[in-house]
Amino acid sequence: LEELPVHYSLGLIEEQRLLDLNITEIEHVTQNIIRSHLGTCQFTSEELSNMIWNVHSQEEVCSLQSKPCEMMWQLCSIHISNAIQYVVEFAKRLDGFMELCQNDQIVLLKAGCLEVLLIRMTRAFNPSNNTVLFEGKFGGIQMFRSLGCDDLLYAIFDLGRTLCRLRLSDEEIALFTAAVLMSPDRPWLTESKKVQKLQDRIFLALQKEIQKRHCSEDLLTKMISKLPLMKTICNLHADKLEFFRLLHPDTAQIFPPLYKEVFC
Ligand code: MHQ
Repeated sequence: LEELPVHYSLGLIEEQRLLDLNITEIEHVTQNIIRSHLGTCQFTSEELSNMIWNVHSQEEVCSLQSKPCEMMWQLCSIHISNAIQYVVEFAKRLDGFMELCQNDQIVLLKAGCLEVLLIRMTRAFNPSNNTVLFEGKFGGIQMFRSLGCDDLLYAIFDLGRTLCRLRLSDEEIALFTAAVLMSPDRPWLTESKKVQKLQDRIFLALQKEIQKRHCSEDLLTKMISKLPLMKTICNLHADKLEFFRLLHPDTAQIFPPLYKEVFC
């Protein structure tokens, strides 16, 4: 080592410092996102695992099924808009998000919040009996019969099952939802380069997180491969909502303001 030219060893040190810097930077991104997720995920994993066998009784399912279509739509939209509020808070806590212009913040949230919700649903989904958390207890697809959107619900439950099969950790869900939110290809973005840079860092962090736990490297590929199904669900939801509004033109009052703002 003593024989090495001075500038060479200094170069090595420089390089090592640079490497450490990048590692701590990605570590920072990871920590920020995980903290943001845990602070805004509505239910802790522990709370959810305590609730998972708390299933709606037959009577409770029947009472949901006998609700008029409009009332069930309203109930679902209330729960969805409540959950969206947490997604908005999640976005606001992500490094870089509040530095984007207001237009882009709104574009990203409008385009991404349902996808984030669908990924978050994995935490509140029990694949062993195909139930999801709704109104404080778990229940199957039949709870939603009166909505008249069977194909939409089948697609949502199908996604729930496939995402659960990936057995994602809270850390992976945090990073995956952040990456989906920071999609640079959303229409009407004005600074998509900025968003691209933020998403690049998040995917790097996600890759690192996956390497920590898994031997197989294709988990990221599998996660990304679910995005088209999510897009399909978002489009189906938009179609069903449009149809519902055609049948019930007096719906301005029944949906919560946030739901209207995002989807109408
Ligand atoms: C979140 C908590 C949460 C809250 C609401 C659009 C429509 C007419 C019907 C849950 C969809 C019906 C949603 C309420 C149904 C699939 C919706 C209604 C994770 C997600 C979760 C559990 C939502 C999952 C999807 C639900 C059940 O932290």
